[in-house]
Amino acid sequence: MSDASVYPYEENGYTLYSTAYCPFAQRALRALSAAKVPFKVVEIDLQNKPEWYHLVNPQLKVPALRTPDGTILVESLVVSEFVADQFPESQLIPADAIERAQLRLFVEVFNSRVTPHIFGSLKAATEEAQKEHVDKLLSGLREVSEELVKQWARPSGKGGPFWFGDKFSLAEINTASFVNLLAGPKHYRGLAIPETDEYAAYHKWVEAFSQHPIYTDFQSSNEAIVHGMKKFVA
Ligand SMILES: N[C@@H](CCC(=O)N[C@@H](CS)C(=O)NCC(=O)O)C(=O)O
Repeated sequence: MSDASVYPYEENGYTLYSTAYCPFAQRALRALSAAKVPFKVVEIDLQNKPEWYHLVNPQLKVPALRTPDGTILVESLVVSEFVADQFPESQLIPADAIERAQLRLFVEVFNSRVTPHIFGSLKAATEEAQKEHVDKLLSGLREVSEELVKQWARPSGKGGPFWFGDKFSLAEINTASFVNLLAGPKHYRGLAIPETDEYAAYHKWVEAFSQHPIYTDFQSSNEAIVHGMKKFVA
């Protein structure tokens, strides 16, 4: 594009600036698809970013969402929450404020106890540090499992198998791409998630969402993840 003030977007529609293998972008892709919002994808090559991309996101990160009125939203959790709020009929989040808070807490538990140790385990240089991250990953996944057991006993959990009962919701949209990334520590650091009662709810949940089209449509293959994560391996 020659004019430096111009960038591509869909007139009167939603435009998502995205990179296919990015786990953050996958949150936005899944939220828009689950809400059945028509949107145009502009694929951003992170190795060779278009010169206009700073006009969309000065941080130069994906995802970014341009709304029909020209507002640009960045940060994947902000984008997915916006979609859930803007399209309440899609029921990506419960209507009740307490239940919404419980969903957000589940996402927070996953993102604070599991996600940092995915990359942490790969980047750690010593065997001892790697083992520490793998142990923390396992305790984080145990906590996720406990949260699911608690949630499924609540009226909104309806016994599972998704966080929100029989609905693929924002709980999966905001976490599933990082479950997908566990292929990295499994391959490089020997992570093995036990098939014990402590992890039973976690396994049931993963089994359920892994078959859902909103997950499979944007899933990265284990081979692609292992290849893409190689650069993080100490
Ligand atoms: N906190 C951001 C993180 C987004 C992020 O880090 N995206 C990566 C790609 S997966 C990116 O755009 N990195 C910029 C780069 O590689 O130059 C979010 O949740 O949206």
